Amino acid sequence: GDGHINTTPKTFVVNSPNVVYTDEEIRSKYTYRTTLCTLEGDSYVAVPKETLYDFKVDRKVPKTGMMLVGWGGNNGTTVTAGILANKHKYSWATKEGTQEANYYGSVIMGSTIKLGIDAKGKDVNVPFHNVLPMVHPNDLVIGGWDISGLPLDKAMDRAKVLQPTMKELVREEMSKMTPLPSIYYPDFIAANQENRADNVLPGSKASMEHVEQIRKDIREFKANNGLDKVIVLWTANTERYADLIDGVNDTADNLLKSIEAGHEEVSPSTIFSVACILEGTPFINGSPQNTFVPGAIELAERHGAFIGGDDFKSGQTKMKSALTDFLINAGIKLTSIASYNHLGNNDGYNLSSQKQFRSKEISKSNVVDDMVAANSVLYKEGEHPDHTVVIKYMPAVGDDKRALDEYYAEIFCGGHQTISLFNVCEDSLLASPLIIDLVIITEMMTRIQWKAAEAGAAADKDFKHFHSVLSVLSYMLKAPLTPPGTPVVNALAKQRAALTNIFRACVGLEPESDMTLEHKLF
Ligand code: NAI
Ligand code: DG6
Repeated sequence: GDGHINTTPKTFVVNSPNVVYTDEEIRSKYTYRTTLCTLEGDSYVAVPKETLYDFKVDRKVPKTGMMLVGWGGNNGTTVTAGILANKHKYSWATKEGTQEANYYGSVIMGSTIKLGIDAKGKDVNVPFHNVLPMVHPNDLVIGGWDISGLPLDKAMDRAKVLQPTMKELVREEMSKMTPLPSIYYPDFIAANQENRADNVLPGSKASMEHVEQIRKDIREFKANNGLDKVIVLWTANTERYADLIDGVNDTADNLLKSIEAGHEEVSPSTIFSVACILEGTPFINGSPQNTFVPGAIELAERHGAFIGGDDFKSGQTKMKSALTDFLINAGIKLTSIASYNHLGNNDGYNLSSQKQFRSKEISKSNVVDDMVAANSVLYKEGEHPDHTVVIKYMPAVGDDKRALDEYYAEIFCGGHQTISLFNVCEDSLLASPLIIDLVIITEMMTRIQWKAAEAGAAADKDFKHFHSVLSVLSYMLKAPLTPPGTPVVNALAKQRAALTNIFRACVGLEPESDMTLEHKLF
């Protein structure tokens, strides 16, 4: 470093009558303030509403395992190498100089939140990671499955993402990591993936044996590594959509029956989700396909198991959910978005097949709906900006995806604004920190319980976990899954605010209002 030591404190305790710390728990009382709007005649009546909640957070940070489906892919190998490099505090030579391992791109590990202000009114910020007692990514034990049996050192070479000097540091450790055999139903991913499928479980359609094998793999991984908890995340190839068929995947019972019967519309990712739900292991889907058919969601609710998805929001879509929010909230009428991508990694190869591209097209397209719908000044009922998404496979550029976007908008009195973006970066270096965030936040959510507050003896009763569908993960996901019947929020700033404010509530802190009234009195 440059010799400068940053001595700013990075941790805190809350001193409030509403917050109690014990060795085991943090307990808080939190007043949730909303506004209830009712239509009277042709106008709304807005009534401030308060609900008092009790939160409790289990302070014991568990020994946690992260099992990746698609471990031998670009994301799987990159996130593994990155965690090992951080854990061992490796640094390596690059043409720009020495590079130290870091967690840039992770909201949890790389960003701060405003805790409050000091006596002089100056902002006090703390690392996001320290808001609650979260798992540190360096402590994650990593494992997983892949239909390709290549050990991770060779798989990392195949991915062509990391610097050779970095790879040499992690090579030996990675060579001891080999993916478990996985479920391969060829019809769900592109035919061009067949050559790498050399590590597959017997059987090419849904079966309870597959569900049981995945459950056994999780249990063994947990036992062999002395883990308290495992989180499973799908970062395998994008599958085609499964057809939604009444009687097949519409309810939990029908889905289980269809698996028993070997129905051809049950995808490998749905089998993984069912295995995890039955095992009580949280399962996150980082790809765009409809893994969580209605029957899978119902099954998760029935078992109180956590699920989250869909599709990592890494580059183009993250920009889109920030830029669209900015334009529309600035009162500028966005009229079209044209998004082109070309990339040359295996993800791009798989997506060169129409059915798999279609899954991605859907997840990349519905990402501005809430922002448009919220602005009835600019948009009439049902009106929507034109939006097109193109992805092309271009082997030469490898993992260094190019994303070109044109935003076209109507400004004051008939003028037009055209914004062109050209975004180049290693796709897997954007996705890897999202995998870390998704796993750490999901694990944290398993240790939070809450309920509407009651006085006296009833106060301890009926704490509940969050709903099975973890919509709080939406900042990292293109097509956020939400509890059935609840709204989807795509606007990036709102997604971050939901995450930070829920975590703040757990330690009895108000949402950050950004009013800074202390600086505004005349
Ligand atoms: P990749 O193609 O390099 O890796 C996927 C891995 O999954 C491969 O090693 C493949 O052998 C394996 N696989 C396929 N089917 C499997 C199954 N049934 N069970 C176990 N393993 C299986 O792709 P990459 O770049 O790592 O991306 C992974 C997924 O994440 C893709 O679906 C991609 O669309 C999605 N994604 C990636 C983003 C990024 O920025 N890299 C962002 C958003 C989503
Ligand atoms: C090309 O679009 C391939 C995709 O897998 C993307 O790289 C990935 O979905 C990331 O998407 P975005 O829109 O968040 O950059």
